[in-house]
Amino acid sequence: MPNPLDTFLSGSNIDFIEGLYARWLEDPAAVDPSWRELFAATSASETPQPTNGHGPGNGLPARAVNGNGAAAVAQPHAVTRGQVVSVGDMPAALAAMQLQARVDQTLYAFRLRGHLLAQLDPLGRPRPQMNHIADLAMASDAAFSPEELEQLVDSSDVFADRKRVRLRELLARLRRTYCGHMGVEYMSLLDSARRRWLMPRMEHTENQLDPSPSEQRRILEKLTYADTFEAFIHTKYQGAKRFSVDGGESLLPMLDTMLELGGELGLEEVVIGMAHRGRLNVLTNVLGKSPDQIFSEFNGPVDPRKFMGRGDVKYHLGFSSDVTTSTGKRIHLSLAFNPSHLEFVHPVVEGRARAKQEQLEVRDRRKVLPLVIHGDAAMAGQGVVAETLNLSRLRGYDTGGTVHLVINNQLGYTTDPEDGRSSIYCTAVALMIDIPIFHVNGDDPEACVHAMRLATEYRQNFQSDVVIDLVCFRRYGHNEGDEPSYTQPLMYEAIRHHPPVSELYARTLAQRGRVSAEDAEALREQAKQHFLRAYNQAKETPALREPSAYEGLWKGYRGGPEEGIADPETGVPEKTLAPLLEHLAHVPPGFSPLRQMGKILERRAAMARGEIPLDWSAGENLAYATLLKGGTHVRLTGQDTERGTFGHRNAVLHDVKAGATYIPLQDLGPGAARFEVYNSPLSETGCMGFEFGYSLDYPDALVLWEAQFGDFANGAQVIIDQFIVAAEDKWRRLSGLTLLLPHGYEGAGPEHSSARLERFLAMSAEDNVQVCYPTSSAQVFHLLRRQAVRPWRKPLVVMTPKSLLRREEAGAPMSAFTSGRFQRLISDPPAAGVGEVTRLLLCSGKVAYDLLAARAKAADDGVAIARLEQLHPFPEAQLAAELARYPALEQLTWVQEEPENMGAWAFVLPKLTGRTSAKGRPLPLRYAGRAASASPATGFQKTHELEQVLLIDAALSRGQPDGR
Ligand SMILES: Cc1ncc(C[n+]2csc(CCOP(=O)(O)OP(=O)(O)O)c2C)c(N)n1
Ligand SMILES: [Mg+2]
Repeated sequence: MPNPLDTFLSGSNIDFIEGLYARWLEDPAAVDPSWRELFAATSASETPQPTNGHGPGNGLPARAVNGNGAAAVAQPHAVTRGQVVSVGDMPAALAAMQLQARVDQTLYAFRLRGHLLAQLDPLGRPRPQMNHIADLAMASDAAFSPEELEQLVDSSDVFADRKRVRLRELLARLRRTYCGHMGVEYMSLLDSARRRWLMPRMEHTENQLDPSPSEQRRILEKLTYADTFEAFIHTKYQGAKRFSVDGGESLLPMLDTMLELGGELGLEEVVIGMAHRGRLNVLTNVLGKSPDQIFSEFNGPVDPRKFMGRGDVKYHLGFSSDVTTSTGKRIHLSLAFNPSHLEFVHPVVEGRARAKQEQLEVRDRRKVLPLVIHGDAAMAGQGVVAETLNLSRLRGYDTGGTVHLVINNQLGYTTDPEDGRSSIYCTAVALMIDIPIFHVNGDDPEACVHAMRLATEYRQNFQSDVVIDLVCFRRYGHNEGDEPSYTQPLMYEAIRHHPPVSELYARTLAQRGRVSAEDAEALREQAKQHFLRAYNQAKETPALREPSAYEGLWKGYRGGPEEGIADPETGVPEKTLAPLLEHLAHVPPGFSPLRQMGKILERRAAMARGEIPLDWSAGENLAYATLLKGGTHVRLTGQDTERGTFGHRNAVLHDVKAGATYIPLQDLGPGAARFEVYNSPLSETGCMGFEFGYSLDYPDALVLWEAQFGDFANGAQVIIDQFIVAAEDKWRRLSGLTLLLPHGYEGAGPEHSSARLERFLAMSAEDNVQVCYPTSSAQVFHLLRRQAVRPWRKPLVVMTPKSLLRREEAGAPMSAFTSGRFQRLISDPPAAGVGEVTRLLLCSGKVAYDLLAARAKAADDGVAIARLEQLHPFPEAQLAAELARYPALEQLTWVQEEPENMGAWAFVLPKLTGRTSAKGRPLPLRYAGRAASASPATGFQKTHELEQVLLIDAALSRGQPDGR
């Protein structure tokens, strides 16, 4: 056994005390008066407490204690410096001090490491041996002699009412507190106020609930409804996937507690994210979704044609409702829709909660709580958890703390924890944000409720995240049709004999004389009847209801097809526009921007005076400024977004002397809406998920997420695929989220060229997203304004420029901003007019400027150029008009910078094939662009330039159509 004193007493402390004592012997005035008093008092006392040879087993030389128990009255006498103090010199006080020091150390060990000894597994399987952890040895009575155990020691406030207690009693309390059915990781919290807040709440209660009979009855009721619901579906829908909560039923009384207590502590709204496990149970037993609706979802639609290609499985569906607590507090609950992709709903829930908080009249984040329910395997395995935790304390993302609850059934599908993580706990990742983690045995519902009380109070008090690891088991296979004994035979043998927690708890309550067995049975019968009634009702009147997209905040907004949605003017009168741009060109008096910044601002002022065209920066910033003035909240985030990766935006100005910042868009005068701009952490999935969530609950806002380079957006592919492009189709949820994705071939290499336009286009259907590639400052102005001004809410994917940010042709005169709208197609006939045009080059994006330059150089009046500024929804009418414009048209060429297997080519090919001219002549289609390639771009600038020249040449050449 490791020596418990190794870590503490045999170190500097004992040396210190002995040193002090020796000094005092030499010269009492040499030590602090408090020590002097102590040493004098004890040296005058008769007998030091005999601690006998049993001692602390500490391996210290016998000098530390009086080995033979003989009276050893220390006589102050002269000792020269460096002389060893003899055994007989050690007074009783010193022995007592040493004992206290060991006790303190033990106390610390319990608080720090007691969780490793806690009994967390309802199946009672032994925990992995932790003998190598030295502190644990201390948490044992064997570390003290029987005599020591009877001594009165200082309890360090472990007891509320007594300062000094018998050591035996102290150890027993510590063991019950820290090594019972709850283990707590909290001693690493940096803020001692938080540790001290938790300590008495845990130690004075021995981490046990002190429930009233009615509270106990309520817990039993929640447990009973939980398993009765599962049993009911089990018998009525044999073999159906329901991902039952069985084995983890304590979840239900825990959530009940969170709402009950939360309601008292100012909670008004909870946004819940959770996976498959227990979801149906939570829907009915917490959110109050009528069981007949759930049963109807099991039955499916009466007319399957209505749902062709859309809808989602029942255990992904969201729901919202108002619940009323027992004291009459109303709490709004929303369970987020979510995909199968585990944990990806986490950032979405955070974004939703933040959006709700931002819309409160008085911002108090305690009113809205994000609750995320994790699986053990998913929490440990999925990186999005870490990305999202990392957002929790950032000013742009703070939600006042999230309650995390892990349904830790000690399995992930068929995979054991040993193969699923390198950490002891599945919650280890959460330690990174300095929060407490409670591990609790799911078979002790009172301990579970106690943990939830602590967690809820902690969150409301400190506005911090908090984690509860509900250690339970999974009664059946991963789903109910899955046989778990193939892979976990021993575990499932134990589970087979293990009664449900409602039964165990009913027994306990009967033994304690709190709820009789008959009462418990009556509760069960009541639950059965409840579900049976709902079942019969569902059979009679199938109630499969479609979620509506247009309720609450969403009233007045539209989704669905674009057809019928007006395309309003988005121009802004010059008298409004010019002063706004003028405002953006100035800093407050006394503010000193960098000299170069001053020049940029001067140029802006010249734009405002109409002296030079407005560049991209002006167009984009003016879109925000005009929207803000009109009352639209704008939120813009991304990596280095405040300045803009390519330095064009400069939304936040820095004072070079004082270091202060100035955000012109936040200084637009009274009545302007809020402008939020944040540099995000280096995360795509977490951050994009957050913004998607934000957009779900803030339809009035323009919410934009910007990629550093568009290439990195695929780090958030799950958010794009599972949420952004499909949420409306699967869940009828609308979002106006805008993605700004820098894209374009400029020789910057394979990872700084492509936002993967082709992927967005491949996922475009049924008007699910807008994919645009604007090429001028006026176009981006109108596009961003259109996104907010129209009541149509659709995600908008924008290929944004890099070199075009400063290219002169991409600027536009003030007049282009004062009227008009976003042009889906920009037509560039040759100087000579439309008559001679035989070839039409169709393209999208910045390559248009290369084509224009090449045509001018070649002075070829047979060539017209047209830019598709919007690719989806496809501008069919505009294209048809364009083709009709050129009476002599003979062929079409699609030109793109991207390789043939990328870009828009595959998307436009079927749309451009089989076209005819105005005269009915078939129009063959050619392709001019880079050859198909595995990687998006070359890494060599010169190769890039060569490729670019060749593709422009090919586009303008009169070469034969390639037969496509
Ligand atoms: C990202 C992701 N990868 C794989 C899966 C497939 N899958 C579904 S459930 C599951 C096991 C999840 O285990 P855990 O998180 O412990 O939850 P439990 O089912 O045990 O409640 C897996 C691997 C998934 N849904 N999502
Ligand atoms: Mg699991």
